[in-house]
Order: sequence, then structure tokens, then C-alpha cells
Amino acid sequence: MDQNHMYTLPALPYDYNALAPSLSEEQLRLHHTKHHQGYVNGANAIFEKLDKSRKEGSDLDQKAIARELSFHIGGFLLHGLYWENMAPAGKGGGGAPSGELKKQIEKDFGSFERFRKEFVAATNSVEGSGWGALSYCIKTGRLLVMQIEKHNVNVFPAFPLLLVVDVWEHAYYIDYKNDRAKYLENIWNVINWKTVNSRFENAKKA
Ligand code: MN3
Repeated sequence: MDQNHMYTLPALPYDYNALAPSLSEEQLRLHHTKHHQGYVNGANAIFEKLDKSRKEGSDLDQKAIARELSFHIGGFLLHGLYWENMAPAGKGGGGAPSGELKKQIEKDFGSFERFRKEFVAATNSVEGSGWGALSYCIKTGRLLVMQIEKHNVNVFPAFPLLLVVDVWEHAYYIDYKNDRAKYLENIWNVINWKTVNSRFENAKKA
């Protein structure tokens, strides 16, 4: 935990040029240092406002605060998951799922190809800014594909997130312009299935 009880930007687990050509150095650097940093700053600014108002005994618009805070914290957390569920192609990135996750994908979707098709269709059709995600329901033992609008809308609260893909335009516009489908074709070259599988194994244990 940070000593000031504030968020800090986590370092990427690889170099800025490590995911090229799926994601270029420029694309990744901008996304991490400007956009992810923006959610860190946004959440921390709200913490400061809250701390100040509590100290002074003054009132804030709690409806607006709650909404803004969930937006920035959602953005902060999802980007952390996104960076971690990618790796350089051929060095942990790409290929197909293995282990327990492979078995579960085949059980629930029939095949990896079918999963990919459903995941891409859901993620490509997110309206405006948002994310595609693979989650897991502990009660039914089912893998579920979900859309997250913006950072904080349409989620199954508390379902563990196994794989997330950012489809805000800032995630792909430098490399792919408006071609979200092309980005979603190439992202599979850098998905880190080992990480996704270990998230799945941890979710099942929980
Ligand atoms: Mn983003």
C-alpha cells in the first residue's frame, strides 16, 4: 500500500517496444504514460478533495464524486490487468490457452476458435469506449464474456476478470486508426495465456 494512500502508476512488465508490431512503441507509451496516468491522477485528485472536505467539515456532491471515482478507479485497475495479460509475441505472448483454462474453454465454448469468435464479436461491438472481458462465475462454474462500457458500466460486480482487452480508441488509434476489428485480430499475438490461466486457477480456488 502506498504510504500516502494514493495510487501510483505501475511500470509495464516489458519495454514499450516489446509488443510491436501488434502495438507500436508510440501507441503503448502514450497509452501508459498519458491515459493510464490520467486515471491515477484523476482518482488521487478525488481522494484529495475528499480528505480536504472531511478535514474542513464541508460538503461535496457525493453523487458526482461516486461516479467520478468509479470511473477513474475502474480505468486504473483495468489497465493494470490489460498490461499484465499481454506479453511479447513468442516470449509468453500468443498461441493458445493451456492448463485448466484450456479445458474450461473447451467445456464451455466447445473450442478455442469458438471462444475467440464470441470474444471478438462482443468486444468489437462495445458502443463507444469500453472493454471486452472474460470473467468467471464461481456459482455456476461458467466462463462468461462481458462488455464493460467506459470503465465501470455493465459489469458483473465481483466476478473475477481473467482477460481484458481495451477498446477505447486511445488503445489502438495510432496503429489502427478506426479499424478496431484489425486491432482485435492482432491482439491475439500478444495475449499472455499463462497469466490468464493463473488468474483462472486462482478464481477457482477462491
Ligand atoms: Mn486505455
